[in-house]
Amino acid sequence: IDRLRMPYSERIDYCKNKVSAKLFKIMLEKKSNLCIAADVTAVSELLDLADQVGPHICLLKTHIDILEDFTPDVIQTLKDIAEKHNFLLFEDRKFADIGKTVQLQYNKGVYRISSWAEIVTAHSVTGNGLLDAIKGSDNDTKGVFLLAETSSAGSLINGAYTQSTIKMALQYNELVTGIVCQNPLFTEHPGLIQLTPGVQLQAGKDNLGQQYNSVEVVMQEKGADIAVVGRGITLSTDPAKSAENYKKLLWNAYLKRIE
Ligand code: BMP
Repeated sequence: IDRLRMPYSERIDYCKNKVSAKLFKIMLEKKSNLCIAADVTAVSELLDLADQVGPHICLLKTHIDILEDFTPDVIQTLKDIAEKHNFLLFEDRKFADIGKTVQLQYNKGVYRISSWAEIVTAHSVTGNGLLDAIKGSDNDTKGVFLLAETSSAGSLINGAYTQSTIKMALQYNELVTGIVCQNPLFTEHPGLIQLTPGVQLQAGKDNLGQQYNSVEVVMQEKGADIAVVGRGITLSTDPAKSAENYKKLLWNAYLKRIE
């Protein structure tokens, strides 16, 4: 089996996690494998952006704690926009503590992440307890993307750590939606989704270690199933148009891959 040559439609049957199956369906309905990184700091900007790019994305990835004027009612508005445009809410929390603390961070505090984010990210660094904590919450329609590589220069996440993270994902396949990584690490597991950040129209970097590959490279060489695009869209003069453009380029690159 080679995940990279298999259409998304066929991969649904291999999904052990309910959210990954749901996500594949949305991707197929909208012909979109684009996740926006909605990294803005004002609530109004976030809601505007979500509504504008909504038709073109399968996932809206948030860092909810960067909002300067967050109030709990923001969540309902976001949920409404997600429902209107048929995309999933994805909090990039990168949990990395002991299980008990993650349980509190996931369920409590002002953000109550478990009450709205269908998908979250987690590091594998502290071991299985963290995944048990997320799994243990009463809702069984949750998904986790585990970080097995990062897009930033000089990352210490590599080698044996990366391989062990894939093992952990397979061990927790009912909870794990997929892997955040930069390379095709698990081609023989079509039920897992590869999410790849560090994507812009052209390869490059920012001044804080972020590294970008082009759409074609991440989809055709690096094994991405979903590409995460932040500033490539958010800093453009017309985010809706830009998102539509990324969506088309990403989908065409996917179609070429499975040819
Ligand atoms: P941008 O396209 O503006 O560089 O944003 C990338 C987004 O993806 C950020 O929200 C960042 O937190 C996230 N991300 C990343 O860039 N690299 C990783 O390895 C993992 C991430 O979650």
